[in-house]
Parts: sequence; structure tokens; C-alpha cells
Amino acid sequence: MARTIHVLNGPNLNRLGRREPEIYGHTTLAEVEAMCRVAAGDDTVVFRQTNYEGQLVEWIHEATDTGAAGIVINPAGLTFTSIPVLDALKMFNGPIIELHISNIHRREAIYHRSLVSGVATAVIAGLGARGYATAMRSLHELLDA
Ligand code: DHK
Repeated sequence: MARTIHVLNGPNLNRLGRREPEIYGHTTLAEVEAMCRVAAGDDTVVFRQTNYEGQLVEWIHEATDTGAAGIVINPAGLTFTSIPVLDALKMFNGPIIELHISNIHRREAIYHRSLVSGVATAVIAGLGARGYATAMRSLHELLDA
């Protein structure tokens, strides 16, 4: 049965490649999307980015309502502030992988407490952009198990 995985990205990730490359690297979001599609194998990928909290919430609802098999989410700055994103993720029944390009625990204290980790199946942080491919492969294996 064809499965769909939603890869959802929060604010400022549209600027990957130009944004603080010493932290986030030089890989662009388009290149990340291509990596995800390769890593997904025969799973269908819905790949999105928004700078708006409400849009991210509505995309999580869409993943739930359309029976997505899993979610990979990098909420970016909303990770640490957004109860609406957390509440939306609580309604999703499949596996959720929280993804951060940087190791948020080695950064400033404001980045240390994720609201999302409490509902995430797993957290990947610090692998750089390759973490997205790791998340996709891991989700593929979780879903095949
Ligand atoms: C991305 C962001 O935009 C930051 O707000 C987070 C995360 C870290 C990342 O490492 O992908 O703190």
C-alpha cells in the first residue's frame, strides 16, 4: 500500500544555504527535499516549509486527516514556543520524527527545551542536513517493522 510521509519545516528554513552556514551548512532546502525523496524509496513525500505557525498547524491537521503514515518535522524556532504545533501533533497517530539540523542542546539555552519532543517518537539533532535523510530512512524502517 502506498504510504505518504509529510516533511514539514518551520520558519527561516526557506533560507537554508544562506542562513548562518556555520550552523546550518550550505545545503539549500531544495537540496534537502531532493535528499528526502531519494531516501523515501517508494514512499510518497509531501515536503513543505512555512514561516507561519498557523500554516504549520494546518499542514499537521492535513497529515492527520489524510492518513499520512508518518511526519518528519523541523519546527525551527516554533519548537520552543508553539503550543498550537504541539497540540496539533498530539492528534497525529503515526510516528513523528523531530528533526533539527543543529544540535540544539549545544546552543544557547533558549534552544534547549523543545515542546515537541514530548510527543515525538524520536529526535534527531546535529547531523546537519543529512539528518533529514536519516529521519526518512528511519521512518521507512519503523513503518516496515
Ligand atoms: C532550526 C532553526 O530555525 C532554529 O530556530 C532551531 C533548527 C534549530 C535546526 O537546527 O534545524 O533552533
